[in-house]
Amino acid sequence: MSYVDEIYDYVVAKNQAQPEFHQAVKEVLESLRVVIEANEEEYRKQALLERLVTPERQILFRVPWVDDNGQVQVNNGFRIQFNSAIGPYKGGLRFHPSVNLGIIKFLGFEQIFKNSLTGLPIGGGKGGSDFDPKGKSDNEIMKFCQSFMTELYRHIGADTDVPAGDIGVGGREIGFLYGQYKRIRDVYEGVLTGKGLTYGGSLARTEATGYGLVYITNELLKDHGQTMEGKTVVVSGAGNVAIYAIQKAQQLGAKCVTCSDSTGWIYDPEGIDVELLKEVKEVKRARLTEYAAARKSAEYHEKKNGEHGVWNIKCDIALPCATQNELDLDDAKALVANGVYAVCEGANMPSTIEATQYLQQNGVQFICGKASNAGGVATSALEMSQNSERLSWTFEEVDAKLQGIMANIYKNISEAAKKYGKEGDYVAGANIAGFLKVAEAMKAQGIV
Ligand code: NDP
Ligand code: 2IT
Repeated sequence: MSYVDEIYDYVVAKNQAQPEFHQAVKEVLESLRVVIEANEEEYRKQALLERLVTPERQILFRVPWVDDNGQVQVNNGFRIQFNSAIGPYKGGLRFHPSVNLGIIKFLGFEQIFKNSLTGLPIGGGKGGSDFDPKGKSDNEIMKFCQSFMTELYRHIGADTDVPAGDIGVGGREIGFLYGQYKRIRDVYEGVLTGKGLTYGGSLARTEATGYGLVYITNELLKDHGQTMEGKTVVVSGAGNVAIYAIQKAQQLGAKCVTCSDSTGWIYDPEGIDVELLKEVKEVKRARLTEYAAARKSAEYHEKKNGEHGVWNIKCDIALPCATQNELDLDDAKALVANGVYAVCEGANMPSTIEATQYLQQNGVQFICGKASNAGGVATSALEMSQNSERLSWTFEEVDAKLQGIMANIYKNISEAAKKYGKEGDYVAGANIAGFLKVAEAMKAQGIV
């Protein structure tokens, strides 16, 4: 059996009932087959793949807190410090009821390669909780965040592990987490990113993931003699990534006609009104029904069987920006039947493996999340740089660096794909380019 196949079986056996983690590993291993098979003996002797798929440290903890009725609640907390070969662990915190160990491990594993692709010195990590922020008061959110940090603080630090936001964790939560860290440790350091602008946050971090997604999509189009101008775009999600992807795509002349949340989705043929969407989601924290109520041109649809209908709308470009496995084989078929040109992932692993393969086999340009959503974590690394030098850069400076980073990622994944005989396969290119830097650093640092 080849080393790659052996490792996939090993991961399934050692990490039972963690299907998302298996899926993330499978996708990476398939891409790496050409690289591993060329050096199989050496990699096997070094157990390089066993080390790559095994987190350096896994922290599981209890998060007790008291709700507004005086009732004690208990949640599970997680931080997976996956790989520190190229820098301190870096990656977001997700607060969502679906969070479990397998989900945090899939996210932490992907983060290793994504962070490597940014070209910046950051290792891979991820964390979170099965806490559901929906419907909680600000006081309950604060209580939860303080309890979460009361355990997490001992495992993190500006040069050790630097968490940030992800689903359910935005500026409000980062503020509460930061306050509690500072209170316990009595140090003012860049231990978290995505901070507010008054206490060490970076301009353009809020926009960075969505903007970065559109910048790399634009690079892809340019490379194929096209532009964003006049393109119809479908977007899923209505959170941080979706909102700023829609904003940047529309600034570049595209029309985004959909978005979605956990209960329904919007089709707005006149183009999504971003200011209204921000008001509904960022300020009121309300459902998309409120968007539809305020906008004549918008149709609201309830989700059916938990699924939105965004991928059935005719488009040139699809940007999945909600959550994992939200774009399956049937969705891919609908996109292809409607003539989609490109799919670029804003979320982490939003497409199933079957959907990805179908899109690629049918000539759709496809960029996977590790490359296309890397603008968020890249800008987090820029926030770390600003914190270290105790300076802050202008929006224009950060945005220009972000554009440079996304262009560079596109170039590197294209070249890696070509070099390994897979021209145009940006999934292979991203996994190979991300892996090679980490593998080199792991080899240089010995058996640790
Ligand atoms: P948010 O919490 O801001 O938004 C998530 C959006 O997706 C919400 O609109 C949410 O609905 C919707 N949603 C629909 N179905 C689900 C579901 N089953 N689980 C969770 N959310 C659902 O998160 P982000 O925009 O930050 O993250 C979106 C995706 O992008 C995630 O995959 C995340 O890992 C990834 N990502 C985020 C980065 C960042 O910097 N924030 C960086 C790179 C990747 P509702 O409004 O009802 O809650
Ligand atoms: O998935 C991701 O890259 C993020 N949620 C952002 C992580 C970060 O550290 O900014």
